[in-house]
Amino acid sequence: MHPISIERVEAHIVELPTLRPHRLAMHTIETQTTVILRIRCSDGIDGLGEAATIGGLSYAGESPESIKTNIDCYFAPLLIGQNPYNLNALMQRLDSLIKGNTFARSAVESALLDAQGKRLGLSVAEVLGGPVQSCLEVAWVLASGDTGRDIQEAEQMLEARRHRQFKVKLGAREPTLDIQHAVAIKQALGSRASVRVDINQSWSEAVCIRACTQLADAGVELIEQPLPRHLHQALARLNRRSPIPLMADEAIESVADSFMLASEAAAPVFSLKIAKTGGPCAVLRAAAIARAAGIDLYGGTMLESSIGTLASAHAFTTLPELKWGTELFGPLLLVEDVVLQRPEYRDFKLWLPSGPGLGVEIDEHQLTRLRRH
Ligand code: MUC
Ligand code: MG
Repeated sequence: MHPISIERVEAHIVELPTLRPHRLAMHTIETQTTVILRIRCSDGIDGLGEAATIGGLSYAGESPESIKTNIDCYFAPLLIGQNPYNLNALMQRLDSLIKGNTFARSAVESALLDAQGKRLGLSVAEVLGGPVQSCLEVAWVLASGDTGRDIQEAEQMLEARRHRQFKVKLGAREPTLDIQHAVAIKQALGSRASVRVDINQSWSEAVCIRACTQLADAGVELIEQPLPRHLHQALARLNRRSPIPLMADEAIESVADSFMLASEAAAPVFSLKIAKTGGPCAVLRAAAIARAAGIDLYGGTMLESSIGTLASAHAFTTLPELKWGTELFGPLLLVEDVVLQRPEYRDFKLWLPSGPGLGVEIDEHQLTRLRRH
């Protein structure tokens, strides 16, 4: 028996309302459903992790319910009784017996890193080798669905020095209306802000041929996942003719996918998400592949609350460069949270807390109140 062992693994589904309806091509979020994971060790240390999905199963192959079930039934029995010190051995044990399920895996890897950091008195970024940035630029996502309201929201963010990079969600309407919407936002904000768009796989290559040029002419800087995720060759073709870069998001569902996309030269920018690749260590493996292939990086989100956002942030601060910044704005969109102190956002950036591990503690009252019973 090891001197320290994992004693309990608790996965809680929580419901967190959003500031306003967040309209994406495939779903409108009014309440974000996320899984909060707590791994309890025999030395009294708890590790926290999180896995959120967008619109149940509408974004990828895992739902909050499947994440909880698979953690309870498959991950937990492989973790309980094991030594939490050796993260590599533990993750290898899971990988040998569990395929896929990167969202659930990400929550587990985050919680093990948090526990390790708390045990050693180091931040998760330090456990990962050390941060090279103390803060991260954070974009705001304009997704009210209304052009006037999106412009007003962006103006407020600029005024408050909260955000100067904006991602506009497209794909729910006719492409012509979508393009008018994004162009109007860019025209209103001008050179005061960087505007990018996310199509969430809703356009065809034929639509994109004209749309990329129209968006580029208006000053939009980046187009995220315009095509269905599996169309790598079409994405590569489109990239060759688009005046502005295309970014792969849903196309990357694992570290292996990032290798495949890089080898196919399918996109010059990758959106990194801990959930898509299987945790903070795994996302850095995807980042290393991208960097070796000369691909620019962006720090993406699955709209996690503070725990998952900080797990991503700690990993991202260890990267020498995130050329396109991040969109770690989940805790700002969600009205409620389950931690005692939420992360600090100021001067267009997210500032990492200084405490050990992720730097956050659970608010037990909030967890009980917001948990799905
Ligand atoms: C996505 O596709 O990038 C991230 C921000 C947001 O509003 O939606 C997500 C998912
Ligand atoms: Mg996206």
